[in-house]
Amino acid sequence: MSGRIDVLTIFPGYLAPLELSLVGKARRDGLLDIGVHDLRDWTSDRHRTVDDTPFGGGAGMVMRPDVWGDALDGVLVADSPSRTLLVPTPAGARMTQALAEELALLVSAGGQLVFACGRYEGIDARVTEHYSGREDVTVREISLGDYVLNGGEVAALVVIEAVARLLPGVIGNPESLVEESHGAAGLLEYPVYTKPPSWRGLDVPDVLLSGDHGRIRSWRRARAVERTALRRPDLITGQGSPQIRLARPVDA
Ligand code: 6GU
Repeated sequence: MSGRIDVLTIFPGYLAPLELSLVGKARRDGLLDIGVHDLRDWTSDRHRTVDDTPFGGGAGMVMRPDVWGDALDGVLVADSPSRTLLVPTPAGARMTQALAEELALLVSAGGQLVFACGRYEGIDARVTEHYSGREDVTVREISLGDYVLNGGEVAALVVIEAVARLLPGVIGNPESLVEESHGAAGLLEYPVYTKPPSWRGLDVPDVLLSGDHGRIRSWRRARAVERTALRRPDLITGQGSPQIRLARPVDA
């Protein structure tokens, strides 16, 4: 029982990459249903207007709540086991692997994710206020990080890819999900190597050619801890990312 993902945008073409690679194959294999919808289909004026000037003044335009309300009401599936409205915005809570896992669980249980991709200065605040007050919908405003994109479309692509690869059957060998960065260990992934064993004067670490799986496991663990301490100390101390906690202590 797999659920569905819908994306509302004024640039449906931005979501074309969802036909490629792993997500495209998951759709063709019937593992995931994705609908991309043009927000302007829910306008009623000749110019298909989706925005207007901000009350209170200021630069830029704001997306109209009436158009968004009609579009969301049209796309939300009443008889789905759950409906999650995802609103990409730099003012949202940071996207994490934990949230990707949560969303993948909802979709694999038949739930619906709806992405509301805003442009310009954003969507009239009453839209999230309205749907937050509805008990049939959960609203999550999410940010990819501390920088500004032109709209939510690229963020929706990112979140959909992070979620889709966690759905049962999408990745051929689910073992590959176990040891990756931001996985169960709460560490960055160790460095990986393949043939040839020597390249431009750089040799693959001897331990990886030793066949001693115990030594290989502890070498990889040590490199993962070392890398995480150097590049992302916040993942170890919890500073700045209260949602991430190590599954095991890092004394290795
Ligand atoms: Cl989710 N949306 C936009 N527009 N900008 C962002 C972002 C999202 N995350 C970081 N910057």
